[in-house]
Amino acid sequence: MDCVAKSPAAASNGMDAHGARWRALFVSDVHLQPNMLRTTEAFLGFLGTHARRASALYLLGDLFEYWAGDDDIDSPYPRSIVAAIREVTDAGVAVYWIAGNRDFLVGERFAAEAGVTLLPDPSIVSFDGQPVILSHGDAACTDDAAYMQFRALVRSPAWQQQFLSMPLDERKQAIEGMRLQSKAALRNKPAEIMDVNEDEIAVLFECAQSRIIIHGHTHRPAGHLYGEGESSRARYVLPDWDCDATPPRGGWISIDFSGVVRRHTLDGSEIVQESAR
Ligand SMILES: [Mn+2]
Repeated sequence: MDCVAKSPAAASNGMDAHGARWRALFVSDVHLQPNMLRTTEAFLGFLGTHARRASALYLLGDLFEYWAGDDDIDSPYPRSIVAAIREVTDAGVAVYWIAGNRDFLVGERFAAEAGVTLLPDPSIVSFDGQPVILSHGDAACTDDAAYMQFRALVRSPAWQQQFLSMPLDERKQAIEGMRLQSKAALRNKPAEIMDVNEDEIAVLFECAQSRIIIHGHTHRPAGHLYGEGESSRARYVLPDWDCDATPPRGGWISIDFSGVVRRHTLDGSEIVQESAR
């Protein structure tokens, strides 16, 4: 595996103008889609409140249930989400984007209109001197060989160019077909291959010379601590969002200006994480 490049996106904003409470917030796997009204409302609520109290917001993948291409921005639902993100960036919050396995077709037009900066997966971002690895998480799920093969295909420029040359409606239909196939495949997959591979995570820590990783994708929100003292490391996993579930699911992770990491749930509860420092 190649070592990850340091992201240039580390501009520290400690004395920022809008009086931020959080150094950065992280969110992923909201799986936004027009028929998920409650989830959409909750996410828009998050953007309108918590996100504005952050110096930076990192969208770490699968914000959308699917993304058929940036020309879909002209449809009402994507347009409303892009506008809501734009309001956050216009309010002075730096917003960054790492693609997920569902919305990797987000491109330059989305970035320009939403005002977000696209980052590679993984990225290392330094928060006040503390390097943190940010990733969606699917690339570390190497035990799922079939998925890794699919990922390599759809992330290739040739496949994407060919796919994006199809009319939008056809792309949406094709994605619908892929989603059905993936749901069927999921039923036959053992749960353990759907999690990140710990060896991959160890390699990432090593390559990045970092002791903290934040990722989503697995829908297994947690704070995993490895080792003790000087060699301790932490892997924080974001939750997915579903406000139609009982109880509603969703939440985000924060880093404050002292480097303290917290996991937050939609109901307002906070877990202060022991961090690897
Ligand atoms: Mn995902």
